Amino acid sequence: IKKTEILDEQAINRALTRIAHEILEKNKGGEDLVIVGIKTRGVPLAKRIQEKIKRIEGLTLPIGELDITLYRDDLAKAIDSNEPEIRKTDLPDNITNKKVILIDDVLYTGRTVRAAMDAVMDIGRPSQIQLAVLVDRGHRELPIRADYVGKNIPTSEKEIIVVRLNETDQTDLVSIYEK
Ligand code: 3GP
Ligand code: 5GP
Ligand code: MG
Repeated sequence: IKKTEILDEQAINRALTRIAHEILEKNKGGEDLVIVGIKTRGVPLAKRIQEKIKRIEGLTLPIGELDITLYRDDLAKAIDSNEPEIRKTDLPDNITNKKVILIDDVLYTGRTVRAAMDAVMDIGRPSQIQLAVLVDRGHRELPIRADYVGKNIPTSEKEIIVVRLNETDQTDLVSIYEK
């Protein structure tokens, strides 16, 4: 059951533009940055942020992707009883001494991000790992926070955030649904 539309196309675009500026501000430019999108919708978000940074700074950051999925496809219960598993890794060659910026659509328990950090640290030793998410819906189960947040949306455990992006869903929209 759909409840509320939270971000429309323009709001998503503005949030990503702000995040691109914040990334450049916090890191004093784009030197030594590598951006990594997490599975389905983190990947188009990562590409959009890469594009914005290119427009702002004239710098094309290396980009990679991680496919991290839960074992079980029952999403309602998956978070409670299953650990995310790394399926596919396509990271830039040398991330040692680089600052890796992970990008995902929704931050929830933090377990996906933990798995992503494992995957990154398996292939090199980044000087830093930072995290950008379009939506932080709360309910963390690990001491993980995002450095860049499009929008904080406090949710109940029964609600889910539906993220639709042009690249995957032919429309840009973030809304809250009741499970
Ligand atoms: P994503 O691959 O773009 O992140 O997990 C498959 C999809 O289901 C995810 O898309 C995510 O948007 C959506 N989804 C909605 N609610 C949940 C949830 O509670 N857990 C997970 N893992 N995905 C969810
Ligand atoms: P976590 O591992 O932090 O519990 O969940 C993060 C991952 O699960 C993200 O990749 C995100 O896509 C997905 N996820 C968790 N909750 C939601 C939600 O309410 N909506 C959407 N769209 N994805 C979610
Ligand atoms: Mg996701």
